[in-house]
Amino acid sequence: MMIDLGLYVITTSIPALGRDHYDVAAAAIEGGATAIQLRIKKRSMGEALKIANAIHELTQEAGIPLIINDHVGIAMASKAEGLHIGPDDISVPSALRMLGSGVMVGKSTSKHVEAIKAEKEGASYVGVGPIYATENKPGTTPIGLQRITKASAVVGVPVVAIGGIDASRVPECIKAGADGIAVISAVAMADDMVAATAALRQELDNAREKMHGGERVKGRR
Ligand code: TZP
Ligand code: MG
Repeated sequence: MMIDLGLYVITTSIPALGRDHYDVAAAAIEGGATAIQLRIKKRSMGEALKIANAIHELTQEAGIPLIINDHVGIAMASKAEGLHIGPDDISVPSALRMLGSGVMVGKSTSKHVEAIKAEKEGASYVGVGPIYATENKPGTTPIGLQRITKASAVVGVPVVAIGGIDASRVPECIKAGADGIAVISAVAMADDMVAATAALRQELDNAREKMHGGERVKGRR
């Protein structure tokens, strides 16, 4: 499977819009997402696993990775390609011991020292954010574009920018050194989720072309 963390769409459930994780993932895949993260916070493990399995069928068909947020058990049971963890979750080494080295483990960071530590521990990529203000990570302060540049200078693994990113902000994130961008609301809250994903993908492709020309993009293998 080709791994490209360039347009990393994170699922959510928005009952008011009649959208659940599966709907967001399906639309994101149709619009050109290169990776999907299942980010389930308030469901039973049984229900979360059912959703993970259903989305995994879609991502496998599309040939893109599924990454499970927080829950190592769901990552194992669904045979997802990756697990994403933050500072309050299981550690990277413990996750790798449970999942085996064939599974990607990504780590959320906000400072470059955390990114260096995550890479040393075996993380396959680091998330850096929130870059801009976001309602999807309450209680956090935006850290700004410079942190992307700093992180990408000190780690060899792909750096994925997250937090308040929409299509208009994709170019500056890539220019700052991000190998990919991760979004929740730019897709999940859009009137047309497929079109919104396609617009993000277009910005990503254009920005990458400008930055790297035909060269290899980190995080795409
Ligand atoms: N981690 C850092 S910022 C963030 C997470 C999960 C929220 C991203 O959501 P949005 O809607 O793309 O700002
Ligand atoms: Mg977490």
